[in-house]
Order: sequence, then structure tokens, then C-alpha cells
Amino acid sequence: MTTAAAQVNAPAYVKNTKLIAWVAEMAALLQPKDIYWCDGTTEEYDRLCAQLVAAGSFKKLNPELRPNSYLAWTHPSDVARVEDRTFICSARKEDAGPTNNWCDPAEMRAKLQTGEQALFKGAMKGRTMYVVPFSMGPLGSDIAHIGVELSDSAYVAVNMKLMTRMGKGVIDVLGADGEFVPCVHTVGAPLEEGQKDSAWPCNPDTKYIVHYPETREIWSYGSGYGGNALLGKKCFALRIASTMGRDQGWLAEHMLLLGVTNPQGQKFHVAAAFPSACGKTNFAMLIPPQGYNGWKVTTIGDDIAWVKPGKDGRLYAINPEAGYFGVAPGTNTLTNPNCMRSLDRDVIFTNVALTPEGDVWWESMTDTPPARLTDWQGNEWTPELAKQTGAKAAHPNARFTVAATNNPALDAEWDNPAGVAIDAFIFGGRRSTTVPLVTEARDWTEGVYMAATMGSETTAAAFGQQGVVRRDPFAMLPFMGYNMSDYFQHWLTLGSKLQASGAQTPKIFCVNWFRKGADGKFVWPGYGENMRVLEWILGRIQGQAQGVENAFGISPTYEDINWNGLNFSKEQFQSVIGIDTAAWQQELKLHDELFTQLSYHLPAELPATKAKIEQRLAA
Ligand code: SAT
Ligand code: MN
Repeated sequence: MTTAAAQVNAPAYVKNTKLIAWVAEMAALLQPKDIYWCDGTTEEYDRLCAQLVAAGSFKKLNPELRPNSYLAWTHPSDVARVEDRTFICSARKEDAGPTNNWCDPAEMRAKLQTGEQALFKGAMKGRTMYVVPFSMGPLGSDIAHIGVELSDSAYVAVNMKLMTRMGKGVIDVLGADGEFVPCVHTVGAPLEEGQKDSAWPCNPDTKYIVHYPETREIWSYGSGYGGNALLGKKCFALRIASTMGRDQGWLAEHMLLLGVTNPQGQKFHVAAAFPSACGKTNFAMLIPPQGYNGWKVTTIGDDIAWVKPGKDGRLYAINPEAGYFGVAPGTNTLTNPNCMRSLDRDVIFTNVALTPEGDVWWESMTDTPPARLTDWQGNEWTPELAKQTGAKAAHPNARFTVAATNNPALDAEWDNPAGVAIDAFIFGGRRSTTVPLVTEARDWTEGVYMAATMGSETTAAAFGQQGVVRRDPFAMLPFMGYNMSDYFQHWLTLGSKLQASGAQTPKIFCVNWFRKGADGKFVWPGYGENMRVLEWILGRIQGQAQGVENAFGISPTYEDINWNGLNFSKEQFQSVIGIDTAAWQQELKLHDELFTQLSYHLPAELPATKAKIEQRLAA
């Protein structure tokens, strides 16, 4: 063993000198008490979980009710992504663009690494530094990329085991001189000699989620939660990967990936982008409703897709992740039976409630809540108390972490290094008004317009006000690693290139499951019934289903949808598919505002498409 390797406690199988040198350099900066290299074995997972139980960070759930599962409760300040603390530090401000927080890289490095008071200096004092090698995508796949996360959180290490291909196998692929994206994470809570640790260490006051797109580095400080801390996910697989995709001609998207097989045995693949906490996991695990005998939906991914043009001109996608970090509240045997079955065992729950029997509960998991619970903050909770105070048993952004292999509807191709060929892209926000149930774009440009101008009501997935409509282009607003207008251009250019090569690009659709009636209730039943929309989409791809042209694209009439097994009246359908001209004139003003904000490098095709929509609306 070299001295450098010995210094950082590297196992003999680690041959990558760059990795060893970087770990040594980071250890000097972060000053951890010791260094531990994760090998990704089950034995290691069990050991780290037991350690988290001993430290009071995890509760082991009753093995008879929920085998091999744990519950973590976070600090109340650390419950969601922190978008206003997330930075894209590109050399030029224009390259981060107006939708991102930008900071000059030198200034940020001074604040984090090099300055007198640099936050990362000594940030791991008193803690173990975990070295977590992970692959986003199947090990060794041409589409996959490797990262190494250094973290002082064992919670992060065990979550990364479920969410990614993690451990020694990755080090082997890395070899002596393979490339990796360096990711540095600290909870920002160094321990003094003899200081007692808290159950959820974090820094309640100071958080930084920082990306350097040019050097492809990630630095995260102060939070132990989800996307802030599991750096393979939003930070790497979306923000950094989108930049890699721009430079290399591919796409990193906030999309679920599903396979759908019809009774004739034909299989299609659909990629769908919805903002956080808008039902990607439910759609990816959909069970076709009554009347859909012989149809099957299978999951490839529930959150992120990496999409590359293949030699045949088609677009191929992989799910870079290997697990699900999904929203628990609202999940039940009616809304997502496959998900509930995935959660029978081997789960890490975060911020759900604990039952007296040692199982978990969250809002709407069952019709009748248990008589008594301990809520996610450790307080006594009863249905009566909840009625009086409105207290939630689970945090609205409570999550489960589970390996994809627990999913009974896992697609046979989910781990295929070559990916699956995409037949359709779907974009959808959460809109209680205005946006129709489903609209097909007449061409690629119209589809890019739909995606670019998408709006959605905000959810608990991010810290801040909820339920306000904001533009969320491509559901990527919080996850874009570069200038949004350049990203629109990247999509347009990719489409033209594919078409110029004679390839047929996937059709693009825009959906909205969330329109509400005058009574404030959702009109569309959603969940499994979304299969009806999916069937229409597949029919359009095959040139079989009919539709009518409107100002924005093509939508089905009542007769174009299969209603077998569902009572849904023509009037109800009208109220989810109808286009209200006044509301759309208002909506287009918001598109205008977006285009003004994004005027630098905004592709001319987008305002041109808007002008055409305006003409059609006025006609
Ligand atoms: O970013 S997280 O992984 O914490 C969850 C989300 O917002 O989708
Ligand atoms: Mn997401």
C-alpha cells in the first residue's frame, strides 16, 4: 500500500491515484476523526444501520410488521430541498441564467474552502468521513457516470446504498485512472471533544448546496436531507449531468420512465416529467384499472432519466438511480398498490409517524388513522388532537427510501445498460385550472414550447410557500445546471438533428391530472385511471386514435377515450379538457413574463410558437 493510500485508510482494491489524492486533500480540509470506505455490502449496510440505531438517529421498526426497516426523524429545520440555498457557480453569470442562484466561483470557494472562516475547514471534526463510491446507471454502461461522495453522515451512506449502485464494484470500474465527479457533503456540525451528538445533526442556520458546472464538482453544507445530501440525485444526476449533456449531446431529465404493454404484446416506453411531489412515482407504478385486461405497466424509473440518441436515431433512456426516494403521505393501497408492496420491507422512512406497535403511518395511508401515534417530531398525536390543531402525524414531505428491486412492477429492462427506446415524452404540472387533461403537440417545437412554459402549484418538496403557481420549465426549474434558454435551445437542436438524420422523434404530450371543480375537488379520478390517457397517447403514436385540433395542439374528444369500467360523464370530461379563452389569455401573459425573464439566448421558435397560439385563440 502506498503511504497516501494508508493515510486515508484506503482498502487495497482502491487503485485510482486521483481518488486517493483527492480524499487525502479533502481529509486535510475537513479534518474528520477517521475515514471509512464503503464497500456496498449488505453486511456493511446492516452494521451502519445498527450504528444509527445505537446513536438514536434510527428507530428499528417492528420486524414482524416491517422487516429490515428503519425510521429517521430529522431536525425540524431540515425537511426539504432548500432552493434559495442552492447555487450554480459557473464562471459566467449568464451560464447559470436567471432561474438559478449564481455566485462567482472564486468567491464561493473562498467562503467554502479557502477563506479564513471557510465553512468546510474542520467541518467534519469529531465525525467519521464516509467515502461513498457510486455509479449513476448500470455499472460500466456507456450511458452511466461515476461519482464519489464524501459525507460525515451514516444516514447518507445507507441511503446511497439503496438509491445507487454503490461500493467496491464502482471502484473496480473506476480502475487506476477512471473519471469521477467529486461530491463533498457535510452536515456542518463538527463535534468538540466529548460533545454529545444530536439524533439528526445538521446546521439549522447555514446551508449551501453548491455546484461548479465547469469543473463538475458538488459541495453541500449543513443539511442531511434528501436531495440536499444524497448528492447522486438532484445535484449530480440533474444539475451536473444536464451540463454534461449540453456539452456531449444528451439530456438529463426530471422524468419517470415506464414501459407499457398492450394486450397484443406490443411494448412502448414513455418518459414523463412532473415537478417534485406531483405523482411521478404513482404514474411509474400505475396499475391499469378495471376494463384494461391484458395491459401492463412496468417501472424503469420514478424520478430521473438520462436520454441519449442511439445509432438508429432513436432516443434511448436509462434510469441513473437504483432506488426510490418517494413522498409517503398520500400513498396507499388505492393510490399506489405497487408502491405499498415495495414498502413492505427493507425501507428507510424519514419523517413519517410511529405507531405504538413499532410500525409507520402517514396521512391517508389508511382511511382511519390509528388511535394514537408518535408524530414525526416525537410528540403524542391523536386524530382528535389533529382535528383541533391541524397537526400532521407525518411531515407533508415525509419520504421512503427503498431499492428498485423491491418494486413488484419493476421492468425487466430497468438495469439494461443500453436503455430503452422512448416513444413519447409527457410533461405535466399541478394546475387546478386552465390546462387541459391531455394535449398532443403537433410537432417537436410545439412540444418544447409546452414543456418550456409549463406551470405548477408549489408543493412541500421544497422549502417555502405552497400552492402558488410558478413556471417550472420541463419540471427542471430547481434542477437546471445551466442557462434555461440554452437548455431550450439544446432540446430544439437535438430534435432538428434527429429529424435531419431521417429519424422520427418521440411525440410530445402535455397532461394535467389536477383540475378542480367549483366544489374545490379534483374532477379527474387520476391514479390508475390515468391509463385511459396513456392509452390515447399510445393510440396517437400508432396513428390509431383520433383527436381534435385546438389552439395549442390536439386533444381527444369524449368519444376518443376508452371509458370501459369508469363512470365519467361528458360534462365532467368537458370540465377537464375544455379551454377557457379568457384564462388562456391570462396564461399567455405569464408565458410572456417567462420569456422576458429568459430573453438572453431565448430561441426565436418559442415566441414564434406563442404568436401562432395567440392567433388561433383569437380566431
Ligand atoms: O430533491 S429530493 O430528492 O429531496 C425530492 C424531490 O424534491 O424530488
Ligand atoms: Mn424529483
